[in-house]
Amino acid sequence: MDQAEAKARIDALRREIAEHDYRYYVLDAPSIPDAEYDRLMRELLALEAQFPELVTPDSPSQRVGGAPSAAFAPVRHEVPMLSLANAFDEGEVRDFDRRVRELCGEAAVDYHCEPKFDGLAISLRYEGGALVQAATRGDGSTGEDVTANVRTIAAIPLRLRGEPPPLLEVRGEVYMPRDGFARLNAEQVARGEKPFANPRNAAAGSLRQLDPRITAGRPLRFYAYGHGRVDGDLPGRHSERLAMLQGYGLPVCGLRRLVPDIDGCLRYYAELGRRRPTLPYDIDGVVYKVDRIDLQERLGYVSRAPRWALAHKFPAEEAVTVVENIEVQIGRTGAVTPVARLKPVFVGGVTVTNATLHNEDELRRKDVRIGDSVVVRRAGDVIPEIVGVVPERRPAEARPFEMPTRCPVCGSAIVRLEGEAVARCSGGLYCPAQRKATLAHFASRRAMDIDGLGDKLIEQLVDRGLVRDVSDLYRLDAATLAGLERMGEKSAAKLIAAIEASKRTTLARFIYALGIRHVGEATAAALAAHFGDLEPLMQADVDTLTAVPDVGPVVAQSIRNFFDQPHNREVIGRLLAAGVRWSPVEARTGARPLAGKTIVITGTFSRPREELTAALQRLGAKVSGSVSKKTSFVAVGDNPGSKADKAAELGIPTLDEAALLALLGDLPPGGA
Ligand code: JCF
Repeated sequence: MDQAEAKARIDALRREIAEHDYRYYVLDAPSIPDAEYDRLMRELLALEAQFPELVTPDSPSQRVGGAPSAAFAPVRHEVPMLSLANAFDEGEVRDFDRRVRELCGEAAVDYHCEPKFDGLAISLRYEGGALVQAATRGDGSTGEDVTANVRTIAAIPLRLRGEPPPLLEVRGEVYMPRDGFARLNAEQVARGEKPFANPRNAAAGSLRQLDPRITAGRPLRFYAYGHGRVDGDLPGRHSERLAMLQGYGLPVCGLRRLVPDIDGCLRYYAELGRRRPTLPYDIDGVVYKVDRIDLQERLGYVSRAPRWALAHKFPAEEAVTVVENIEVQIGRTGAVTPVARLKPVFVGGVTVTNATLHNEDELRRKDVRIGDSVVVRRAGDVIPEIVGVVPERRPAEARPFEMPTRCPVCGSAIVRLEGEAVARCSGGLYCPAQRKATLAHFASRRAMDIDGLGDKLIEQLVDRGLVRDVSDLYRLDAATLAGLERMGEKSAAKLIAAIEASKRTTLARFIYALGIRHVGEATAAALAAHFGDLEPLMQADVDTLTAVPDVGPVVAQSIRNFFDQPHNREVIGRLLAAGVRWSPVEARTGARPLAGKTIVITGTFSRPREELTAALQRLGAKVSGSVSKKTSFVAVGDNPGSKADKAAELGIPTLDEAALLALLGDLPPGGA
């Protein structure tokens, strides 16, 4: 390719890339996949590397350029960057409107409404359509030159579209969308660096990097909301000016709207307040502006704020208060959550007295101590959380919190298994905090299979004090049940029969029903097959447990912790005393003709998959979910999946249903 051809191709690529940027950032309607965009960019980079003399500063390849600087030079704003007067309630908004109409001598004025972005204000200077300078707001008169950093923000065009005026200063907000913020913070934590408190701080910190390569990696975006100096004609309305900026390729918020009076503004405020939690970026209010520029000029300014604009703020989502105590809460599944008791504070529109600290690691990372002043955040309807400590305000007597070793509700040991973030109460069968969840699991179809004992009923039984742990189920009588809501005599009798029937179960179901953390159906079946009875399982030490197929050290520890709790053992004793029992299982000493074999099941059989799995495990087989070289054979039913293909590919023998059943011999009814 000669230079002329290269130049033509480079120009075409730049035009195409700029067009896709425009479609993506301004129209919010991308027309090509990211991968195709990346391909265009790579082609451009390759050509520019081959013909460096064709590189120009407004090429999309030149967003990151220049070496890190030592400081940001001051920039004087020819037209000052204004601030906005604030209103916090409807009364203040109506006062604003009354003043506006009085001074304008109008009965009603059109207002332009838009979200108020929680980012930072910047001014972009375009000369001859090219971005030549970007500056922060600073004190409104003098800001800092952040051109090199701003050039890395892909939403900001390096060259404007159409026929812009020879000089155009664009004003707007740089912000970080919530998803990008979450990603950035996850990366910060993974690198062992401090996460940012909120997207605003993250955006500000990113724009103040001395090395633009760091800014380039930050997910910053931009919305234009006005202009500074413009050499050229402008339309007579604010809304039209924003449309004009959009035409030049600048992103303008799609949520802006023109309303005919202040009631329209208030409706817009209410609507945006509802949408606030689900917007992809943080906003801290809405901005109303008198739309007609001639009226704006008549209204003028007071100090640094225009009389023609108003920021109507949402209730703050963050506030500072004091941690009076730290306690733990035990969740339905035993999860231990540290919770800060706070000096009451008004935040996010409500008075908050508690905030979650999520888990122990989070608490340590934030180093929250009793007596600390903390930033509390309540966004939308989410649970209030502690963002961080205000270190300057830590009193000398601030006390670090010690995680308790005993459950405050039931006294059982609190354990944190290796590799888990959450500590848990190990008194699952007994702990009142876990009652309802434990009962629901115990009664579920694949556990004790108590038909008719649903969540609503469990709710009533526990709330009325009729059932405290699972063994109490076996002491219920029909008369008691018939007295409950939505229970007749007939359904009460049916439930009693179902409870009675559940007493005859299998060891695997019983183990599963105990709700031991990490002991699902398959592990329960493996434990039943291995130990043959409950007593040896309850006695087994961690090493013995680890010898069971599919039981690793974490699961073994979890089982051990569970049976170590005297309360759990008491409940099990009561269950057995009530008559819960199972048919003897082939114990380890029994015939295990399939010991050492690994079997995979695929497709549908005339008997349930879990029944076949349990039967195979009883005979000593390991049942695996995926086919590999180690698979001994694959049982193939109707409509088999890719596992059958894989078996054929690896030359692994297969069994059809008849062959499988022959191998298993007679299955007892009810399976597992
Ligand atoms: O979104 C904003 N943070 C925002 C700030 C929007 C506006 O329309 C603004 C602003 C600051 C000053 N308008 C002015 C005049």
